[in-house]
Amino acid sequence: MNNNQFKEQHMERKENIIQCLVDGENFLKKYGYSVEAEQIAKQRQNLENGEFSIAVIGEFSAGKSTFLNALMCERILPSFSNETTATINFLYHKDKAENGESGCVHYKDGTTKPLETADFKTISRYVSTNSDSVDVAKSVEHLDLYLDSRFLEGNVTLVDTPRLHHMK
Ligand SMILES: Nc1nc2c(ncn2[C@@H]2O[C@H](COP(=O)(O)OP(=O)(O)O)[C@@H](O)[C@H]2O)c(=O)[nH]1
Ligand SMILES: [Mg+2]
Repeated sequence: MNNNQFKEQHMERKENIIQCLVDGENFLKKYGYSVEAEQIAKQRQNLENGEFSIAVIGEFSAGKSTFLNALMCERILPSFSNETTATINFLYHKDKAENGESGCVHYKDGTTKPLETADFKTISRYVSTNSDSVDVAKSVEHLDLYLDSRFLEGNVTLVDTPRLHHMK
């Protein structure tokens, strides 16, 4: 099966599930269970608006960041043998950036900082454990990056993770 066929299959299954939920809502409404119908409607809306996240998971130095760089056709995520990705990096399609920013740093204290450029050098400062400018592992919660890639179309989010125990 090629990429488009997988996507079609996914969309078709999603449509089927949405239709089942709509039927369920109507059934519940018909018999006066409006609160329950509302709960199902909420689930359905979440599914309709939902993102499709694909996390790349593996041990330290397995090649996760290298793989995502290859997929994006751009060396954007630091990938080294002697240091590791310290933060989770979310890769979104560039159209999702609210103000046309290239990325956004989310700090653990809840503050955020938009990034004008999301090139290798800028990103390295926030992502890598070798960074001298910021104590990444301590201060950065995660990074959002807005990239131009067809693999990010259709609400797909790719996630570059550090080691498993860092995942929430
Ligand atoms: N030989 C080989 N080396 C790779 C491959 N993918 C990544 N590497 C190397 O493995 C090291 C770790 O890669 P990285 O992407 O940082 O791993 P991560 O910690 O899983 O993100 C780097 O030095 C890469 O150049 C591959 O397919 N083949
Ligand atoms: Mg990595």
